[in-house]
Formats: sequence, C-alpha cells, structure tokens
Amino acid sequence: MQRMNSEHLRDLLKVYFIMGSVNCRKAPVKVLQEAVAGGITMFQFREKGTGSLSDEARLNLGRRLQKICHANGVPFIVNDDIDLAIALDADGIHVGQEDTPALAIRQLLGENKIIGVSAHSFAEAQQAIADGADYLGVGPIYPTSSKEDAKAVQGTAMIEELRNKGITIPLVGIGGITLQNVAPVLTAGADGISVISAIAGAEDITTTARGFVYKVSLSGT
Ligand code: 3NM
Repeated sequence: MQRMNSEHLRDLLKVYFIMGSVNCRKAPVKVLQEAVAGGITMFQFREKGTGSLSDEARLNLGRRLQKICHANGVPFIVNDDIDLAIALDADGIHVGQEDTPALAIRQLLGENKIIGVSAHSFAEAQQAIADGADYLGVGPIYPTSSKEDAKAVQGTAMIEELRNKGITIPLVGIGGITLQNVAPVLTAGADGISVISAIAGAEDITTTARGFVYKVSLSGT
C-alpha cells in the first residue's frame, strides 16, 4: 500500500474536527453526526484530559465514532494512542513531540496510514518530515482552553516561518480557531484548520461546521 497523495491530504485537512467525550456538551455520537452533516473533512478522536474514558469504554466510543466517519467517507484519526489506532484499524494517528516518534509509528503502522505530528519550530517540522510525517499541526495559533499543556500562543508567525523556509507538506493551524479568526491562518499558508471547541461547543454544530467549510473555501486553498 502507498502513502496518501499530498494533494488529496490537503483537501482532507480543510476542516479537521477533533474531539473526545470531555469536549462535548451532549452525546459525542450526536456531536460527530452533526459535525459530519456540516461537512467536516477529517476527524480525530482525542479522548484526553480529566474525566476522559479509558479501556473498554474508550475503545467502544472510538468504534462508534469510527463507524460514523466510515459511513460518510471522513477519515478517522486517533490521537496519540498507537494501541487504540491499531485495535480500531484507524486511518491514521496524530502524535505530539512527547509521544512515540513518527519514524517508529510508520514502521508499526505501515505506509498506508496517515501520520500527523504537532510541530512548534522549524527544527521539529524538519525532523517530523524526515521521520515520515504526512502532515503537520502547528499551534497554538490563538489562546485555547482545550489543551491543558498548550505551549505559548504564536499567532500565525510559525506557519509563515515554516512556509518561508520551504516546508511544503500539508499543514493545519490549531488552537483557539473560530469562524471569526480563521482567515489569517489560511492566508499564512495553512491548508486547513483543526478545531475542537468552536465546533464541539457550538449551539448549532452543523451550521458552525458548514461555516468553517465556507470560510476555508473562500481562501481558495
Ligand atoms: N493542540 P480549540 S492546541 C489539541 O497547539 C490542541 O498543538 C494544540 O482546541 C497545539 O480548538 C489544541 O478548542 C487545542 O482551541 C485546540
């Protein structure tokens, strides 16, 4: 099996919704169904933080969310947990700098899985690419309360720096992104945006997701 084509991945990353049960104000299955109805292009199951599910409950929720993704042609990515990604045969995995390096994950999961890596500097981006990452997550762009150990807010500067220094692989901005502040992230060079609370916590999830799809389409990425 082959690595996913970068241009296809750029499309899939446009509106990349991330959540776990702690991010939801109603049943996670319902939240994901509504987000999918609004046109999200990729989904990451991130079951993390105080009160998050573990073991069987985690696996079962993952399975239910994955089913919704598959029924709608939305790739299902698992955050950090390689065992869970393997158990579910997820479409890919997203890892941070403190997690297993992309190189080891690539060897474990094979060529046909999507591997995303969080990068906060040019050096981290270069290393991730050398290790076989398919895309980079760059943030936090704006202040966020969804990640307990978030690094310092960097605005769009790091995205610009990475693009100016010749990093061309698919890239998403993350952290505090809303319908009101999404445009500069794309102008800076991101292919798409990753969002937790602006979608998971929205009054009208479907309309909000649809709003992101529209805003990203306006930037012509
Ligand atoms: N990673 P929200 S910021 C999961 O900077 C995550 O790498 C970040 O949630 C990073 O859209 C973040 O609610 C949280 O701000 C994003």
